[in-house]
Amino acid sequence: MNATKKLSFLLNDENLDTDLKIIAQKVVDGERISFDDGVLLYHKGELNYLGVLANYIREKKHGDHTFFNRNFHIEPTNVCVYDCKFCSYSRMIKQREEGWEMDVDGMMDVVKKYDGEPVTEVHITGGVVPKQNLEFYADFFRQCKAHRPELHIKGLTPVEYYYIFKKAKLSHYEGMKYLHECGLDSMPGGGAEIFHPEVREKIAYDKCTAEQWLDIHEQAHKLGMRTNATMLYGHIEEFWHRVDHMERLRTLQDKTGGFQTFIPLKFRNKENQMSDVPEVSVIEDLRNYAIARIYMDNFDHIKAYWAMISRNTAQMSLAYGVDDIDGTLDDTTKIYSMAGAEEQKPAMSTKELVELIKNVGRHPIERDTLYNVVVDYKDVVFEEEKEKKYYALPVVN
Ligand code: V47
Ligand code: SF4
Repeated sequence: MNATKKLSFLLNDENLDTDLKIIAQKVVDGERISFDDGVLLYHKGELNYLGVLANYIREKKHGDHTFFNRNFHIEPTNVCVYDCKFCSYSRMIKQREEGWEMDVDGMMDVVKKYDGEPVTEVHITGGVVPKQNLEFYADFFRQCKAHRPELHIKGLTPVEYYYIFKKAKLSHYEGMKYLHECGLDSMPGGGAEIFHPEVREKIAYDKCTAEQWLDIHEQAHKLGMRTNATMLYGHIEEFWHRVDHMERLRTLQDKTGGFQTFIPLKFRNKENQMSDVPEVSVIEDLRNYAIARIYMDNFDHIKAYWAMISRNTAQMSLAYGVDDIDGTLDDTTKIYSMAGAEEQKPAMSTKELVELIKNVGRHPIERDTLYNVVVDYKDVVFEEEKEKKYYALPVVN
């Protein structure tokens, strides 16, 4: 049964709760759901119902297309001046000996490791330290662009930028403009956590506020840069905090249109100050992806970050509103393995990503950061003998 038939079947179900039927009708009519509808979905929406709605929207927007990219991460430091309670990754300044702090040459060595490899994006994320200031990143962005102009730099978050710009006495707009001119192309979605102060003050009390996070994205959008947004869910927040979070993003997106992708991030509880908080179930992960797809009507893409939720859940998420599963990664990120994710050495070859998507009946598309199609893998078979780990030569039948 196709997505439209499933939805009309649902609408004709006499046993379906009236409130849920009204929301389903809004989805059919392409009407935006309200804050209260969002909260209601979290409380009353069963997985099957949410999947039908989310998949209908996903297929209306993208059909079976499922996106991934070829990327690697640079984590310039895991030392951090902040003290987020959920973070398994950072070593505070006083525990510096357990951490690493790269210099610009060290970061360039990572970039140069990929010379000749068909990666399209470097994703930079990590802790916040005084030495890695405005001029440090300006220098790295310039050198990276001089070395490999076509490599897209998706770098840092408002957490780093707020700290760096304040020290440099620049407004958010001036700081973003300067770094954009130095080579920064776009911004990943990290640091958003949960915006509402009731939760934020408990889990991330000392870093940038929701308003500062949103303003830095707004300034980036004004400069024509595209950015992503995340939500760290499944810890001490209540359902309405998640809806409040998505509402703030949806409002800014109405204003700027600069967001590309919304990425719900599942809280993992290993070796952090919130290890006593249990992780939510896979059912809750899928419900959350689906509600995100239904609520975030002005976001083109919903991403499941496979390195965090495992390959199996990433596959399942494609039936619950998700159309993007991030990239090859090449074992260059430690944020999730340190927090207890199943993937202890996250790396997938292009072939593995393509097979993972095809195995659940979807159509794999390699994209660049801005969702331009790099390779359409629908009818591509891999020439096994020519395949190297990160360079799979596609051969069209
Ligand atoms: O902001 C930290 C999260 C984020 C934990 O934009 C944790 O394409 C779960 O934002 N359990 C950084 N999550 C990663 C990020 C990201 C990842 C992939 C793609 C993109 C993109 C962005 O990681 C942090 C924080 O929310 N995080 N610790 C933890 N214990
Ligand atoms: Fe620092 Fe980011 Fe960890 Fe918070 S989540 S402590 S800002 S590295």
